[in-house]
Amino acid sequence: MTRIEEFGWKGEVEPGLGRIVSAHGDYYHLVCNEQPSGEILARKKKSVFSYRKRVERQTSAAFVSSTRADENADLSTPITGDFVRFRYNSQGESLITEILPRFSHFERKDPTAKRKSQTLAVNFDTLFIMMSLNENFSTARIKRYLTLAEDMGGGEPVVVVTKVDLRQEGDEEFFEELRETVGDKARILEISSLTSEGMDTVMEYVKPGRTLAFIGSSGVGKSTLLNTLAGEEWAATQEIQEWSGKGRHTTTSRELVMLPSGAMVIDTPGIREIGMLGEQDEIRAKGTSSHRWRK
Ligand SMILES: Nc1nc2c(ncn2[C@@H]2O[C@H](COP(=O)(O)OP(=O)(O)O)[C@@H](O)[C@H]2O)c(=O)[nH]1
Ligand SMILES: [Mg+2]
Repeated sequence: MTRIEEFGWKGEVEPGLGRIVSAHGDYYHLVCNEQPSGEILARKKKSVFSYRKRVERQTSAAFVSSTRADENADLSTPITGDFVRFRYNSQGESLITEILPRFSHFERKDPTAKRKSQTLAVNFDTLFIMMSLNENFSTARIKRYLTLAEDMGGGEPVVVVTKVDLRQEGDEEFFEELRETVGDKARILEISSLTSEGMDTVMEYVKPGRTLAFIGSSGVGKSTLLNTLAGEEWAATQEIQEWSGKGRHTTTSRELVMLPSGAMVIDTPGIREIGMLGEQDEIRAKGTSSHRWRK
């Protein structure tokens, strides 16, 4: 199996195919079959993308009110998880020339529709919609995520309740409400990275060549779960980077991480709000007055 296939590519293998594992301004870190290292830094080809942007600008006014989320998505910007075509240059700058069709994509919509929707994750087999069992608990938010997930194309949504080691008396009521909200739209996992509770259910999705995307508010435990899955060695490098002041430990951008098991995780930065109209009114926050988790 070639490297690009190990990273989830299911189509025909040709030269110049890559998958974006991280983005750094105008530059993209790609994994690919091109040797010697099987990874390159590529820039997006300005002319192609700026042309597309121009066309979009000209047409957007006419169709913006009637488009669906995927049509409205920003296809001019490659993001982590994208499969792309690139023009290889062994001596100098390689250029991304095309974003290949996404088999799944999760968009955050702007409720006011003033801006285009924002693409949070692409090309995942499983979408972990994560929420922690503390002050972050909101069935209204989960409902909103699941509505957005209806437009994601492929991929399976899974609701993951994290930090269940913080379970308290009376929490069953919240789980009952959650089960009612979710219905048969998704499976619900209850996990703790601290005690490893429910980790066997997580492992059902951690399979070679498969991509998991983690979404959810900041602080729900996405990076901690990734650290747990990636193993101590990887977590240690992250801490060193934090030490060196680069602050990578607190996820500031999307990153695709290859796990020792051959599965991949796309960790997304925390989402403050995901385009939830009237979220503040709807939220039934759990235990806002008593902050139970202490480090
Ligand atoms: N009690 C408890 N705390 C957790 C668990 N997972 C993560 N945390 C804590 O929650 C905080 C936020 O975690 P982090 O992974 O950075 O969240 P992210 O913003 O979603 O990536 C950290 O202080 C973690 O130690 C868990 O399973 N149980
Ligand atoms: Mg994080």
